[in-house]
Order: sequence, then structure tokens, then C-alpha cells
Amino acid sequence: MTEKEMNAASGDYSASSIQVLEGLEAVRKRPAMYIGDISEKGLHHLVYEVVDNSIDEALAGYANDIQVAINEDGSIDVKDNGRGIPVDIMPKENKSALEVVLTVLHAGGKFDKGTYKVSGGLHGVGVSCVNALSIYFKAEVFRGGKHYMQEYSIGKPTSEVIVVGDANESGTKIHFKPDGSIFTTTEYKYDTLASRLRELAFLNAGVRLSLTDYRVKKEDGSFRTEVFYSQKGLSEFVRYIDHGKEALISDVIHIITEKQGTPVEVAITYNTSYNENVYSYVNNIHTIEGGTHLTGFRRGLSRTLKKYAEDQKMLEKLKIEISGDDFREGLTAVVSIKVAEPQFEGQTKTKLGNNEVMGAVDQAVGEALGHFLEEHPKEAKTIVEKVILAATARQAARKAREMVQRKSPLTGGGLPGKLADCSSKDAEQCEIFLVEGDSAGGTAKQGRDRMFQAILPLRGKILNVEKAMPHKVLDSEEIKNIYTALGVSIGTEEDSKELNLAKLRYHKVVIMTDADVDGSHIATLILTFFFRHMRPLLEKGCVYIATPPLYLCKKGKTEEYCWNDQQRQAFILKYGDGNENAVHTQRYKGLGEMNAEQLWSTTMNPEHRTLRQVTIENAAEADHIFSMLMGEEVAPRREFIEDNATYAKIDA
Ligand code: 0RA
Repeated sequence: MTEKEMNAASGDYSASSIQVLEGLEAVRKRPAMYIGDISEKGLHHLVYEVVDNSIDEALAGYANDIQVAINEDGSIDVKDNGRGIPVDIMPKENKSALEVVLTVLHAGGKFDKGTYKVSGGLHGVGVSCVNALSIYFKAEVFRGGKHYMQEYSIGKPTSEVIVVGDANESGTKIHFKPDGSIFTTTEYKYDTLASRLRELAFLNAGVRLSLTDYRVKKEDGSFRTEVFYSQKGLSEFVRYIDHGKEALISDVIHIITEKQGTPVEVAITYNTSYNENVYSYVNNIHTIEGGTHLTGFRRGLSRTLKKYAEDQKMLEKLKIEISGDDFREGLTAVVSIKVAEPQFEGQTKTKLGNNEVMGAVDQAVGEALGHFLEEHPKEAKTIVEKVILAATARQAARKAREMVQRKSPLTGGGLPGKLADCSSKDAEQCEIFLVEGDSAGGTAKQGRDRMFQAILPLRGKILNVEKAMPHKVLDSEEIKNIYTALGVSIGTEEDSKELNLAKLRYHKVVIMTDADVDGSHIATLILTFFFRHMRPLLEKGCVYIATPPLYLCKKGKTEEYCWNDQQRQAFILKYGDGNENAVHTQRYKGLGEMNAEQLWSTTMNPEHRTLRQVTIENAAEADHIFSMLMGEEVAPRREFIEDNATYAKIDA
């Protein structure tokens, strides 16, 4: 029987309930289609979906406080002080609006015709999906002086909407426990949630978001908690990203306007580095692949700066053309727009396609930046001088590169001499180990499986790209070696940004350094280089960190490698009856202390090793961290590598 026939055959009430069930059944059958995936990412997406609904209520002007809690049992609470989801009976469905919102796909916005829904998760699927994927779900509504609630399991109501008491204030509280039979993990990460809530606070000035973790009690009996609140929104966001960098101008150019019906918000500043850091958002979603709003921003910026420089006759002596990149060296900016019907394109569906948006952003940036330059001649001159310097340096770099390439062509199999390549040419199964030091590099060469594992030894500390000028980056021997070994050309600046991963020669790039402070520093330098110059490599999840063991514990003929003190204590308990002295412990200070066989079996053999995959969950936050790490302080740097939970996930 088709759905239509079923509806006709049964009474209309039960027919609509069948439809409802089918809707959420689909979510449970193919959860990835609705929330992206069923891994850690999808799990966290559930929280974002609920929070986004509260953000919508805030954007509509009715809420300003959103409290998120991770409960002791791993469930989540999201509470806001908005109007509360309506509970009255909807005549067509003969059900409360609350139940409809929570049991019908996409039902979230349909009562709200007047206001236009601008937020919404990447997939914009609504809270009903969260309900469908929760083993237990409870909605509480505080509205019209009453406190209501309804409970559900795997998307099905297990109670009516009941009044549980009176209420002084209005709002909505959603409680849910993700279904462990759907997700590969149900453990929420505080840092992951915190960085999204922090981002949302910057994107939505004046909304207070808080996060509390009730899973672990601190010694003083309190729980880990943070409040994210930004009064000035994007202008504070760019300052946060640039924390630790030297400012080129002290101002942040903050634009809040509406053009052709599109709300546009942009914050712009410049630092003395050579990196471009522009983050773009549509309806609070980070558009990693950019799109029409980003194009509009770049056009507006280039056109306005160029016109100002020409009008001031600052370009007369310049013999070369200024390229778009030159306007963006040292630029940090955030572009955030709202679009009623966004069209997302691209591989990860994070590229905005709406054409009407381009002109709106271009115009908004042009007008506001134009005024700023007129009113701040000193800052304007500083910016234009930096642009001219960038154009000149780019020209010099191109000449130098042409010289180098003429002398030693890097194309056509010109692999670095230090590279011990693997024999397979199937990039998908190939791995390259970037190894700290020639000596460990030699050991790794002996220990590896040469079929699919290549070794590139790196001498000492590679260049800190955070501080170096762009052409210096390509002067560095170690960095040139990484480029050529990986197979991505060192061609033009354009190439490095739009990195062509089709040419990538290894799909796993493994950083292998000593397990000490120096090793962490080297790993961080390499990661910084990847982040600034080969970001797609990180975005595609190709970068890993090897984890060599810290100890070899021996008792008689029994030997075990240990990666932490817990494992070492367990060995002592098991084989030495708890007596530390009965067990011989060898502490590895560096890779060099292991022989080829040991290095292979502990750190390189896919069957036993643990690789930590480095992923970027939140690029703006990673940017903040990298600029902080590459500053002068050592402590936060070490802490990052030891505890980079936000950016690295374990892939055993
Ligand atoms: C539908 C209609 C109205 C509000 C909401 C939904 C609403 C949903 C959520 C989800 C989390 N917090 C929320 N707060 C409100 C408008 C109701 C009215 O006109 O009063």
C-alpha cells in the first residue's frame, strides 16, 4: 500500500500519525543523511541543532540567555529564556504544537512565517532529528505562567504534554541522551562544545551562552563552567583571532548594515604578519569553502583600497600590478551574513552559491572601508604601504623562484635527495613520515615497510612560518623538501592556497618527533606550516602525529612498551607484585634510543601503532591558538601538544 492509499484507508488522525512515524524512522535508518555522520562530529551536531533553535529565538529578539550542560550520565540540557515552544493544540494535526515540532521533520519554522529563520545547523534539520536519535528526550516549556513537559524515546512520545507546575518566566529546556546504538561514540567533548559556543557568542553579540560540565567534580566541589558573551561581536572576534599577533593598525573596521535585503556584518583589521585570515559565515555556519559572500568581500576590499591608493597617487612609482593577494597580506577579517534561502554547494556543502549576495557584501565593504580610509589617513597610508610591500616582495619572490627552478627543475621527478621514497605509487596506501633529525630518520628508514612508507628526515627546527615573510618560506630547504616530497608544487602563491591534492603522493602524512618539549615544538612548527600553507591537507584529515612509547618495562623475559605512567604502573602491579624495584624500566628520551625493530613495532607498524589524527574543528579558534603558540610563551605551546583535544582526535 502506498502512503496515499494508507491515508485514505485509515481515519485521518491515525494517517497523519503514520506519516509522522515514517518521517522519524527515516532519520533513524539513515542518520548520516540528516546530521552528517554518526561519529563524534554527528554527536556534537545534535547539541548545535538544539542550540541553533535557541539562537533563532534570540535573533528574533526574544531570548538572550542559553545554558548548555553536559550531565553526569552524558546527556545534554539546553535551556533558553525565549518565548517557549507553543503548546496549544494544532487543529489539523490534533496535537500540541510542541509535539508536532518535536516529531515532524522540518516542522520547526512553520509557525514562524513572519520572522525569517536565519540560523539553523549545517543541515538545518530541526530538533525532531535530535529527538529521533535520542534514547531519552524531554522537552520542558515555560510559557503563559505554566510549566509543561513531554517525554519521548527514539522520537516517539512516551507521555502527553502535561502541566507540572507554574512558571514565572518563559523559555524552553531540552534534555536529551543520544542513542548509543546509533552513534559510534556518545562521549561529549567539553572543548569541542566550548569552541562552538564561543564562536556563536562572537557571531551573535549580546547573547549569553554558557557551558557547564557536570561529569567531573573539581576538588572544591565545583564543576567546569564557562560563559561566552561578546558585547561587540565580530570586532571582538577578529581581536580574539589575532591575539598574540602584532597589530598593524589599532582599529577594527566594524560594519553592520543591510544591503538589498541581506544583513551584512564584517570586521576587518590588519596585523604585521603575511597571512590572510578571512573567516566567512552564513546564518552562523562557517563556510569553509567560501562562496559569493567571500568573493564580494574580496572585491569590495581590493577595489576600495586600490582606488584610495590611486587617488592619493601612492602607486605612481610602482611598476608592477598589484594582485588580489597583496591586499590581503596581514588581513584578519570575519564576514557574517544572513540569507533567507541559502544555497550551499561544494564538496562539503559549505560554499555559498547565492549570486545576489555578492553585490551586497561588495557594496557594504566598499562604502564603509572607503569612509574609514578617508577619515583615518594615517592608518590608510600604513595599510597601502603594506600592500605595496607585498606586491614588491611577491615580484622579488617570483624572480628568485624562476632562478631556482631554472637551475634545478623541481618538476619531473626531482624529489629531494634526503627522501627515502616508498615503492608503491598508489598515493592512497602511501605514508610519509616527517622525522625529527637525520639519526632517527636513519633508524626509521631501516625499520619501515618500504613498500608503502616513505621517510623524510628534517633537520632540527623548521622555519617558524608565523613570523617569516612569504618568500622566505620558500627559501627554506626543509620546507621546499616537504613541498616536493608531497608532490604539491611550490609554484605561485595561488597554488599554495588552492592546494591541488590530486597530486598528493601520500594520503597519510605522519609527523614523528621525540616525546619531549623540543619534539613538541618541532611538531607544532610543522603543523603551523601546514595550517598556513597547506590547510586542505589538515581539512582532509591527512595529517597524523606518531606516538612513540615513553617506557620499555622488563621483568625477566617479559617486555612491554608503555605510553604513559598508568600502563607502567599496571605492568609493575602485574609482573613485579607492585614493587617498582622488581621491574626494570627503560625510559625513552627520544626516537634515537630505539633500534629499527623497536621503532617499527611500537610506532610505525599499522597493526600496533597509535596515530593521532590532526583535524581542524574550528579554524578561527585554531588560528587564535597558532598565533598564541608561535608567540614567545613556551608553556601554552607545550600544553597544546600535550592536550590538543580540540584539534586532534585519536585514530588507533
Ligand atoms: C515555534 C514558534 C515559536 C517559538 C518557537 C517555535 C521556539 C522554538 C524553540 C526551540 C528552542 N527554543 C525555542 N524557543 C521558541 C513562536 C511562538 C510565539 O509566537 O510565541
